[in-house]
Amino acid sequence: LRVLTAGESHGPELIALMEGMPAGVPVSSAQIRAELARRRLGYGRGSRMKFEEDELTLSTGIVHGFTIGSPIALRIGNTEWPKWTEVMSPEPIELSDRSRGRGAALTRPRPGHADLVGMQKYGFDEARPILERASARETAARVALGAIARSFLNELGIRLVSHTLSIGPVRVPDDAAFPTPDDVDLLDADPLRCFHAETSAAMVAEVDDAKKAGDTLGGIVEVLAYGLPPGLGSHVQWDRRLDAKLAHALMSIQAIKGVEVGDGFLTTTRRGSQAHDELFATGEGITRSSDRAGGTEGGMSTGTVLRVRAGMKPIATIPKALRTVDVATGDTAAAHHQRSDVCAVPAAGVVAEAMVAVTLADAVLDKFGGDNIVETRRNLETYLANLPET
Ligand code: FMN
Repeated sequence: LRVLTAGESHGPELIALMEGMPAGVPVSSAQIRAELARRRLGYGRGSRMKFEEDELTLSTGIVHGFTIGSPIALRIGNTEWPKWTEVMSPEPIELSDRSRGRGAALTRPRPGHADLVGMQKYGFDEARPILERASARETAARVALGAIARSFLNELGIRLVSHTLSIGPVRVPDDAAFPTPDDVDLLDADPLRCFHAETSAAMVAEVDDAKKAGDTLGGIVEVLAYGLPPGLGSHVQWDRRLDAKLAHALMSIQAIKGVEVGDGFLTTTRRGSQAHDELFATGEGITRSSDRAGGTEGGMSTGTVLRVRAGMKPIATIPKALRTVDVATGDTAAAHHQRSDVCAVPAAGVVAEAMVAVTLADAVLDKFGGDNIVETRRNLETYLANLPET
C-alpha cells in the first residue's frame, strides 16, 4: 500500500493518494467526512477549527461506493482559500503589501516549528513557504486515507479505537480499563476523548488553566486494534517489523516526540518476572496471561489486542510568544503568532488512529495480498483455519 499527501495549509486544497487498496472495499464520502469531523474535535482547539471546513471530493478509484482497485485520489478543499488567493498564488505575481496583513514576510521564525531550519535548508528569507507545508492541516489528508484503510480492516473484522491517556501532567491511572471499538461514540462525546471520567474533568481544568496563563499543552494518546491475526510483520528483517513500522507512522505525525508499544517505558521499571505475558494452554489453543507487550512479539502481531502510544509535545505557537530572532534585522524579537490551538492532543489521537489503520492495512496486504477484498478475506480465513493448534 502506498500513500502520499500534497498541499499547503492555506492553499486551495489538500490532495491524498493511495495505491494498492483491493477492489470491493466500501468507501463513502459520508464516512470520510465523519472521520474528518472527528479530527476537528477536542477541548482546547483554536478558532480555525470553527470557521474552516473540509470540502471533500472523491476524485478517482471509487465507483458507486466501492474501491475498484485503481489508485484512489481525493481532494480536501479549503473554504478559506478565497482569502489566500494572492498570498498563495502559483502565478508569479507581486504581492500588493509585504509590510502587513497576510502577505507580510514572516521573518520571525517560531521556535519549535520547522520555520528556521526549513528556511535555511530550502533557501528562503521568510517562513511562509515552510510553515505552509509543515502545518498539521496536512493531517486532514491522512485522516481521509485512514478512513479508507479502516474500512478495509473492518471488512476483515479488525477494529480500532483511540483515547487520550494524558494532557500535560494529568494522566489516566495505569490500572484504568481500556476502551473497545464499541466505546468510540462515548469517547468522541468526551471533551478530551478520555475514557476515564474523573481524569477527563481534571484535563478540562488543566486546559482552562493553561489557556488562562497564555500557554499550551501536550499529552499522550493510545491506539488499540482489536481482531488482528497473529503474524503480521516479521522478525527476519529490521524494516519488516510491525512495531517498527507503527513507530515510524506515529512519529511522522507533527509534534509527536515519543512512541511506546504496550506498556512501553513503564516496562523498563519492572523486573523481568513482572514485565512479560506468560503463556497458558486452554485446551482450545494458547493464551497470554496479560497484555503488557501490547500485541507484538519479535516484530509480529501476536493476535492479542495491539496497543501503541504516541506522546505529543505542547503546541509550539504560544500566545505568550517565545523569543526568536528577526532574520531581516538580526534583532531579538517575539515569534510570529498565528491563530493556534491550546491543546490538540484529542485530534492527534484521531490522526494516530488513521496512521495505525494505514500501517495495519499495509501489513495485512503484505501477508495476505488480494486484488479484491473477497480474495484477501479468503486468504486470511485459510491462514487462520490452518494455524497450528496446541
Ligand atoms: N502547532 C501549532 O503551533 N498550532 C496548532 O494549532 C497546531 N495544531 C496541531 C494539530 C494537530 C492535530 C497536530 C498533530 C499538530 C498540531 N500542531 C500545531 C503541531 C505542529 O504542527 C508541530 O508542532 C510542528 O510541525 C513542529 O513539530 P515537529 O518538530 O514534530 O514537526
